[in-house]
This record gives sequence, C-alpha cells and structure tokens, in this order.
Amino acid sequence: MILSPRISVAVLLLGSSTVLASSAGSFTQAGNTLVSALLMFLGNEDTVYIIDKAEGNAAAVAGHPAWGSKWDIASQQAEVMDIRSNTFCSSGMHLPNGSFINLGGNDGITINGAPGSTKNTDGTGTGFWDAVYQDFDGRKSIRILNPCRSGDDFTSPQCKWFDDSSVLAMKAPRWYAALEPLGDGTIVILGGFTAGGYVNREFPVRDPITQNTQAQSTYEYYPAKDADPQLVQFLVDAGGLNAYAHMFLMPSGNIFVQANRSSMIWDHTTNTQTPLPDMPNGVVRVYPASGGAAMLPLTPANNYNPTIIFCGGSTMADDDYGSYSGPRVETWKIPASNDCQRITPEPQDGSAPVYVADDNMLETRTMGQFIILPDGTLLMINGGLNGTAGYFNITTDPFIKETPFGVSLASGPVFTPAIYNPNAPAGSRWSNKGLSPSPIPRLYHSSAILLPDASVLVAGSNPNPDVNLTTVFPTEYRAEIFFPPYFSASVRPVPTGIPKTLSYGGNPFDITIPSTSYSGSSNDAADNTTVVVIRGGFTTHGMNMGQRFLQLNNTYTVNKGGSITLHVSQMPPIPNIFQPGPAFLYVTIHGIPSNGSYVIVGSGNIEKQPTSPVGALPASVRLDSATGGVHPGQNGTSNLDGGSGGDAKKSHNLGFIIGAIVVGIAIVAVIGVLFAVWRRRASACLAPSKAYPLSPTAGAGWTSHKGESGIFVPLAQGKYNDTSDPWASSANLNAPYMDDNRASSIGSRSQVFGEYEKYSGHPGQTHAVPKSHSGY
Ligand SMILES: *[C@@H]1O[C@H](CO)[C@@H](O)[C@H](O)[C@H]1NC(C)=O
Ligand SMILES: *[C@@H]1O[C@H](CO)[C@@H](O)[C@H](O)[C@H]1NC(C)=O
Ligand SMILES: *[C@@H]1O[C@H](CO)[C@@H](O)[C@H](O)[C@H]1NC(C)=O
Ligand SMILES: *[C@@H]1O[C@H](CO)[C@@H](O)[C@H](O)[C@H]1NC(C)=O
Ligand SMILES: *[C@@H]1O[C@H](CO)[C@@H](O)[C@H](O)[C@H]1NC(C)=O
Ligand SMILES: *[C@@H]1O[C@H](CO)[C@@H](O)[C@H](O)[C@H]1NC(C)=O
Ligand SMILES: *[C@@H]1O[C@H](CO)[C@@H](O)[C@H](O)[C@H]1NC(C)=O
Ligand SMILES: *[C@@H]1O[C@H](CO)[C@@H](O)[C@H](O)[C@H]1NC(C)=O
Ligand SMILES: *[C@@H]1O[C@H](CO)[C@@H](O)[C@H](O)[C@H]1NC(C)=O
Ligand SMILES: [Cu+2]
Repeated sequence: MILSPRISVAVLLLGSSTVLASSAGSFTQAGNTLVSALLMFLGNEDTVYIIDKAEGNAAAVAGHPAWGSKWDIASQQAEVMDIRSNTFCSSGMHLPNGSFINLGGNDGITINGAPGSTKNTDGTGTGFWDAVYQDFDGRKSIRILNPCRSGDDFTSPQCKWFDDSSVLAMKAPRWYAALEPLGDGTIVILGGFTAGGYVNREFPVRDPITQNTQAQSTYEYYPAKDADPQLVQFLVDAGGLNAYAHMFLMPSGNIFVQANRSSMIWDHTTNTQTPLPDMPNGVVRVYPASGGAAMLPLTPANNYNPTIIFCGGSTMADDDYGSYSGPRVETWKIPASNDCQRITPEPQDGSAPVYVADDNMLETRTMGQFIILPDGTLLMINGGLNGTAGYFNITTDPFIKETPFGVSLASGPVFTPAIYNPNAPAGSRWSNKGLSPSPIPRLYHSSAILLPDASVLVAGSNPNPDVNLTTVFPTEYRAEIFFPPYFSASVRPVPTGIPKTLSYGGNPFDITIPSTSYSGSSNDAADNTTVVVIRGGFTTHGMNMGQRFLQLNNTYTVNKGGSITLHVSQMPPIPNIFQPGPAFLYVTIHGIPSNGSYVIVGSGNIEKQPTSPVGALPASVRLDSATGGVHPGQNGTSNLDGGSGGDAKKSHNLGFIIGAIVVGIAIVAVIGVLFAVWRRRASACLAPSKAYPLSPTAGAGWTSHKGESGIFVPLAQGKYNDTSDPWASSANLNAPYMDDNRASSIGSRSQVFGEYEKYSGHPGQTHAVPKSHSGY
C-alpha cells in the first residue's frame, strides 16, 4: 500500500509513541543491570546510574567485582563503573548543578559481608579495605558524579565517580542516613548507623544515645559547616527505628521529620524540634518497617502547600524489632500494614497539623514505593505482603529457627502495582484496574524511578548478604519497565519551546503544543493541560529521596489551527517549595504526558537562590472553532496555524457571534451560566484563606534579587580541560572535611569518630584485628 504524502505526515506526527498501546499497565523486561540495583537515579535524558553494595557480582571492573553501573535508556544496556568505597545502604541526592552525591555506606568487606582483609589501624573499625572485593571503608564517603550522555566518553574522568575520602568526606560515619536538600541546595544529612544492623539499637537498651557507639544520632551538612555534628534528640527518642528517617523540607525552611511513630517540625538551624502528633494506628513507616512516603503534587490549586502521604509499613510490636543483630520474631508471618495517612505539616489556615486517615491500600505492603507520575497520580510499586526489610544470619539469630524464604525477612512479593489518585473522592483513590503483575519479586534492596518518557524503571532486589542466585529470593539483575495506563494513548503531546532552566519567579515563558498533540476541542484540551516539573529523586529502600512534583501555573491562547500556546509561570519564588537542581518538565493533556525535558531549577550553584516577583500571566484566550488533529493544508506545528493572540481573540468573537445567530440566544445564556460556574470553581481552588504570599514582598527563607536573569548552562562539561584531570584539583569541591580524629562533644562517641581512616590510593599494610559485625 502506498500512502499519500499527507497521510504519511500524519502517521509520522501521530506515531510519536514507540510503545505499543497493548503494553499500557504492564511490565516488559529491560535488560541486565550488571550490578543489583540497590540505588538508582536518573542522571539526564540518556542515563540511569545504578549502585549496588560491594559484593561478588560476576561483572568486574578495575580488577574487582563491580558495584556500580550506568544503564543507557535508549539501548537498555548497562556498563560497569568503578566505585572505590562500599556503598552498602548509602544515601543519595542531586546537587543544584545537576551532579549527584552518594553518601556513606559500609566498611570494606569481603565475601558474605565479612570484614575485609585490611583493618583500620586502631582496631576499632572493621574493614578498611579488602583484597578480594577491593572496597574501601565507605562509612564517611562522599561520592560525586557528573551525569554524562550517550555520546560522551564514559571512560573520561568527568564521567566517572569521584570517590576519595582524603579530599572529601563526611564528619561522621553513616549508613542509612536520611538526606534532604535545603532551599540553597545544601544537603542536610541526618542520623544513620555507624556499623549497620537490623534496627539502630541494642536490646535491651543500655545507652540510648550511642547504642554502644553504633547509632549515629547526629546531623551535618554537605557542603560541610564548621560545627561538629550535633545530637538530634528526636532520633534518640525514636530508638531503633530512626534510620532513613522520612524528611521533607517545608516552605518555611523547617523540615518535617518522621521516624518510629513520631513526627516533628525541625528547625535544623537551631536544632529545635516541635513535636507533631504520633502516627495513628501504631504503624511504623521507616526502615525496616519501610512504608511508602511521598509529598503529594504541589499545585496552584493547593497553593504549593505540601501534604505528605504514608502508606504501608508495619505494626510489629517494639520488642519484636530486636536489635542490630536481627528481629526477635519470624517477621515473614506478620502481615505488613495497608494503612495510609496524610498530614499537612504547615496548614495555611493556622490550624494544628493532624494526621488524616486516607483510603487503605488494596493489600498490605512493606517496602512499597511511591513514584509520582506526570499525570499527578502516584504509582505504588514493589514490596511484600508480610514482614519487613532486612535479612538475617541464621547462624547467629537466636529467635529464628526455620528459613522458608532464605534469609529474607519479608515474604509474599506484591507483583501488581496500584495507582493512587490524590484528587479522587475518598473511598476511590486506589485502583489496580488494568494493571498486570510483574513476574519478578522486588523485595529488600529493590528500586524504581520515573524515566523521561514517563515510564518507570524497576530493578534490584537482593535480600542476601552476597550474590545468591539459587535462593528463593535471589540477587536480581533483570531490569523492567512499567508502562503506566497513559501508554495506551496513540498520540502523546509534543510541546516545543521548553526552557533549559527555570527561575524562582520572574517572567513567564511560552510553550507551544501543535494541534497534532491531541484531538477534540482545543478549548477543552487547553483547560485540561498541565505543565509539571518532576524530580524523581534518588531511589533506595522503597524511598525516592528528594522526589517532588510541582505543577507550574499557566494560562493559554488557543490558536486558529488548533495549536495551543501555553503561557507558563516560572517556579514559585520560594526555593524551599522546590529546591534547586535538575528536574524533568512534562506537558500533560487530558492525562497524557509528553516526554520529559531536562531542566535545571535555580542558579545551578549552592547559594541563596535569586528570586524575583512572579510575572503576571496574560489572560487565557479561547477559540471555540479550534480542534486538535491534523488539519488540511497545515502540518500542525506552531506558526503556520498560529496567529497572534489578538487574531485568535477576533476569531473567537466572530465564532461567538455566528454561533449566537445560528443557535439562538437561549443556548448562549446556558453557555454563559456554565462559564460563570467554571470560573467560580476555578477561583475557589485558587485562594486559600491564609495563603503564604507567593510574591517576594514577605515570607521567610528567600530573598529578592530583582532583575537577575540567573543564566546558567547546565552541566557545562565544556569547561573541563580534557587534558587535565578535573578531579586532581579540589578547588571545585566544596569545603572538604579532613577527619583529624578529634573527639566529639557527644559523650562516649569519640571512639566512633576516631575509627575511620581516609583512603585515596592503596591501603596500608599492617593493621589490628577488628571487632566483628554482621552486615545487613
Ligand atoms: C519507638 O519509640 C518508642 C517511644 O519512644 C519506644 O518506646 C520504642 O522502643 C521505639 N521502638 C523501637 C523498636 O526502638
Ligand atoms: C495562577 O495564575 C492565575 C492567573 O494569572 C492567578 O490568578 C493565580 O493567582 C495564580 N495562582 C498562583 C498559585 O500563583
Ligand atoms: C544461597 O541461599 C541458600 C538458602 O538461603 C543457601 O543455602 C546457600 O548457601 C546460599 N548460597 C550462597 C552462595 O551463599
Ligand atoms: C503472610 O502472613 C499470613 C499471616 O501469618 C500467613 O497466613 C501467610 O501465609 C503469609 N504469607 C506468606 C507468603 O508467607
Ligand atoms: C519520547 O521518548 C521515546 C523514548 O525515548 C522516543 O522513542 C520518542 O521518539 C520520544 N518522542 C518524542 C516526540 O520525542
Ligand atoms: C481531564 O482529562 C482526564 C483524562 O482524560 C479526565 O479524566 C478529566 O475528567 C479531564 N478533566 C476535565 C476538567 O475535563
Ligand atoms: C511544519 O511547518 C513549519 C513551518 O512552516 C516547518 O518549520 C516545519 O518543518 C513543518 N514540519 C513538518 C513536519 O513538515
Ligand atoms: C557540581 O558541584 C559539585 C560541588 O557541589 C562539584 O563537585 C561538581 O564538579 C559540579 N559539577 C559540575 C558538572 O560542574
Ligand atoms: C553468620 O554468622 C556466622 C557465625 O558467626 C559467621 O561465620 C558468618 O560469616 C555470618 N554470615 C554472615 C553473612 O554474616
Ligand atoms: Cu539496606
């Protein structure tokens, strides 16, 4: 069959989605990640970075088993990357310039998580380095990566992990630390273990502050500030259930923190805490109970005021959590929680924050993970029906005798995801209609992240101390893509004019949507179009650290040929609402998202972000006659069919008059009433009674830099001199901290600060015998 030229154009324009409609709601396999995906993040349009713990992966790099890789989105091929220190149960976050950091981890270990061959000199540490796996002690590590794109040379220094603790390290050893960026891009690093374990306590508890030096209940910053890490009493009170605390920066600059069954508003600048109500129904949401937690979409309609949702976790009794060495109960027999709660930590009407029960999940889940999708719904994926995160050592755990699930503390993988719609009426927010199961269990140490095309990459799962391919829940290397329901659309929006950077306040910008991006009435499409900025976060342990979704405010002009010009506001002028750094911008029409475009929010630097007053949006201009699709004589892109807003307005008026003559006055009156209702509804959504001002004339935590354009070229790799190693100079690394073995201000923990050694080249020779830890 020979297509006419016009039909060919239509096929080309409409065929923007390469994924078959039949895959919507289901998983497909997406290659091999080479290392098990304990942590992942999306670096840019092309590349996902994957981090495992140091273990016996068959894939090797630099003469040792690899525990890092990068996965190319287009080819679904992974390549190993060298990471020098042990990244086990580390944490990660973006930086304002589009780079990423990965913090903390485990000692240098060898086969089966046993201490490495070279010990720390003072004998108090476990492994400094191991001759088999060649991993350094990663507990204080700060690793930095500048994401590279498909065409880049991944063997060049600027595409590799920087990992050298003689240049850059944390002040305190941490694994399972919680991270949250501030409005200036500084990262708060909270809590963690010094030596790993199931929960962060001895049992019975003798020393609640240091738990015999194994709890790290302090906080610090990246880049480092002068002060020693200060104790956070909230973490001490939360006892064993304080690792990977859930942290969300609030518009005020304070941080909402949740751990154990407690919540607080934390002013980290003065280390003061204001208690919030306890989590209802006794549900624990942090590791190892591992409930899903996310900030609901920030929208003009909610005036960008954050609400946090928690779903799942565990109601296991406190004593049953046991200690560092494991639980005191056969966890896999204990159903996880299906309970969901929402809280708005800073209500704009001045009322006291409260937890509000939300719809229960469709099943119980531990290690379930929320992925915020571009249509404003939240995907709940991965995890198990029973038990908790973690694994145990059958040889040493006195409470666990049988091993029906290998060493996994969870059972009953939940294979079918579910979708939560925060705007649906209560009682109907959860659905898994049309969603198919994955064949792969995704339990402890699995991960998931939104991709630029709005699908979700799912990988990892390894509830084992080392690679084990034969146990019931084996080390998993298979990646999958989950295609949310909007992949059933045959046409995806193809917007043009998306900026590369967004400022905090300032002048609006225009995005053009061709008529071929949608079908039906242009006015309806324009009314149902959103421009959203999504940061997928750094995923590990059922969390996406730093994940946020913000809908930009917009108006529109419907043009003659059915193209739509969106007039779009910049980010709200309060950086605390959406911290500076990389994100993806999607345009969603009738719930169908475009591909995401990489944007940098803010100045690109760790600094007080420039802000400007919010530039006024032009009024929307509608055009009743316009429709989507391919129109004769046009190719659907902007200017051919466009016309200025003025022209469109004229034709709108003309259409209105013709319509009135033909159809009659009565219909017009009905339309008028409907329009008035629509306008009332729209305004009812907008102005909450006690809104914080979104213009920089008042408010905390931000300043006005009138007239600054904040021009910034993201990831300006050109500035590197390719003939010299950019890492050789520490000039661009912020305030590296050198550990001087100084004593800490906190009680007996000076030993903890003293037991760490810096690595840079190859390990030293003679070392003392360590005390032993079992690894989790
Ligand atoms: C959770 O917090 C409560 C109240 O502080 C404490 O009694 C309990 O021991 C904690 N649970 C664990 C497992 O540490
Ligand atoms: C969004 O834009 C509309 C139209 O300019 C304006 O009335 C409204 O106040 C804005 N909302 C927010 C939250 O900025
Ligand atoms: C894998 O796990 C099984 C069941 O827990 C265990 O018997 C076996 O020894 C493990 N294999 C390795 C290589 O650790
Ligand atoms: C989960 O726990 C329940 C209650 O103990 C039990 O009936 C069920 O068999 C468990 N599921 C699995 C997969 O072990
Ligand atoms: C969207 O992304 C997919 C996957 O990368 C690609 O195949 C498709 O061509 C993209 N669509 C457009 C319009 O760029
Ligand atoms: C927007 O589009 C979605 C998806 O088609 C639909 O469910 C929703 O009702 C639409 N909203 C409006 C206000 O038309
Ligand atoms: C559509 O028309 C515009 C304006 O003439 C032109 O720039 C563009 O290349 C055309 N696109 C296609 C797909 O023909
Ligand atoms: C981004 O900033 C960090 C310091 O915070 C620096 O180490 C890194 O090299 C920067 N990335 C680029 C691409 O300049
Ligand atoms: C489990 O405990 C035994 C006995 O202490 C030890 O030999 C073994 O290495 C431990 N295994 C792991 C994975 O920690
Ligand atoms: Cu872990």
